[in-house]
Amino acid sequence: MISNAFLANLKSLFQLDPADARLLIVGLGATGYSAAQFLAETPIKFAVIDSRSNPPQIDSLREQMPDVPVFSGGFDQSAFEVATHLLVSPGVSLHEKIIHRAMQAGVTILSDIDLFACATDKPIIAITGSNGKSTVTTMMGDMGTAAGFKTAIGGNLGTPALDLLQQDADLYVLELSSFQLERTTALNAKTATVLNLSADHLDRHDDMVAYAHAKQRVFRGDGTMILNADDEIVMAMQDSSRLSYSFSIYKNADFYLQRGETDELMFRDQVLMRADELNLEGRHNIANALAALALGYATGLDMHAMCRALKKFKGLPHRMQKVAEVRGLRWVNDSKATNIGACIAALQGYDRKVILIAGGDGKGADMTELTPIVSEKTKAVILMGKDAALIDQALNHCVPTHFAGNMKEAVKIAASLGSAGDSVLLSPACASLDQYKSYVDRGNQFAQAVLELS
Ligand code: UMA
Ligand code: ADP
Repeated sequence: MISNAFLANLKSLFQLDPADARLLIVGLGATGYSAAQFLAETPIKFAVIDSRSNPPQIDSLREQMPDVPVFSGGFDQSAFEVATHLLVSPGVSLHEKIIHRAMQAGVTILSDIDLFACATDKPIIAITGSNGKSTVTTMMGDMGTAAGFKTAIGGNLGTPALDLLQQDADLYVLELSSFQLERTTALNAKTATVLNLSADHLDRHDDMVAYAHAKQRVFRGDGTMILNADDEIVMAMQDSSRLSYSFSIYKNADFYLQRGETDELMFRDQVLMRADELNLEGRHNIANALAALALGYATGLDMHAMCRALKKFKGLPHRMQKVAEVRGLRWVNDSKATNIGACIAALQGYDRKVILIAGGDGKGADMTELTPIVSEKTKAVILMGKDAALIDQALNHCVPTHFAGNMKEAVKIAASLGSAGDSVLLSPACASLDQYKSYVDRGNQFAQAVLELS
């Protein structure tokens, strides 16, 4: 599977020559494990380190690769001293002292996405943005398959990029996070997009500028750029020397939403499909569909096949998922709304009055950005989790707020406030880890509490 081109790419881009390189994989989660399995098939010498004493994959790694040195229970200085290259997992911050010191000493940083990009010459569609990545990546996968390509999807979505190589696909669709992109140099996607930008992960990135710069790296290389005409920060990334297509739900663009008696998805003057043929809640999902169509068109996928796939797409769980309708009160689970942008987009889609359940770990974002939309669309907000008080302060009594200790309590309060015609929306604008195992756990607890209620 390892070609000479792969080794030549590594040598020219990262001065990584198996004869003298020593690569250290930092972090033994999904990324680190996939990198170790991949590197074991190459002549590159490597070791693995994790700061946890018992990282999840340590036993399988030791069993499969007894000769590979594995360090755990801390970041041992000596392991870093002999390394010429560090492959740093996305969960490990580049601000980590020992990584920072290595960078200053001239050690080269790379990512699993770099290895992936060097190892394949098949087209890559690369998708990033603050919100909609998983939805668009999954849509794109269905579209690629419908258009007759053997399509593999992964990256931040779940399956590490390097594991996808085993599928020997004709087309790779990668969801990429800002953490993956900030340490990636070799990516040259055939088509790439930044779907949108709003504050997120500001506990890891220095500020919005640093976060946007990380996202912009998805456009490295010379592929086609897909740009959101409704997002000024994204539009500022346009490079006039490169081919690009725009999409918009508010204005004219290459791919846009035409408002009328029946709203239609358009490519220039061509009607592609009716908006009501999408089985998805929320206007932001029309933006996602337009982005996916633009990505597919620029990659050479058949438009009819893509529309066929879109009409069948049912959306992902925990993203604007209707849980129940009880006596005219509609309950919607948008637990994956782990930042302000997703919560704003969710509220924007409503005509009816909303009782919003929000809160958790705000990751350093400025919650006052929620105030205008909350006062326009909600009749009450129920707050929970670590940053409940902070959000309450930011909302500045624009609507009544209530506090709940857990999801059951939040659902009970919501039921007492809602009447027929209202919606109760769980769209927390925050990460879940302060109170739940994951956003999935949070969404499931919401659905369970609603079920018990009804
Ligand atoms: N580790 C350390 N020291 C640290 C931090 C982490 O040693 O200071 C170790 C941990 O002990 C652990 C390993 O690093 O053993 C974990 O690595 P990781 O956190 O990079 O996670 P992976 O399991 O490799 O999963 C990563 C992505 N995780 C993160 O970016 C945090 C997964 O995205 C992704 O699916 C996977 O690679 C495959 O590409 C998850 C995610 O939460 C879904 N992403 C964030 C998001 O979507 O908001 C960015
Ligand atoms: P990501 O992978 O970027 O987190 P998801 O598709 O998982 O994106 O959706 C995450 C959250 O963002 C959900 O709450 C969803 O309703 C919301 N969302 C999806 N697409 C968009 C969009 N284009 N703009 C704003 N919010 C969106």
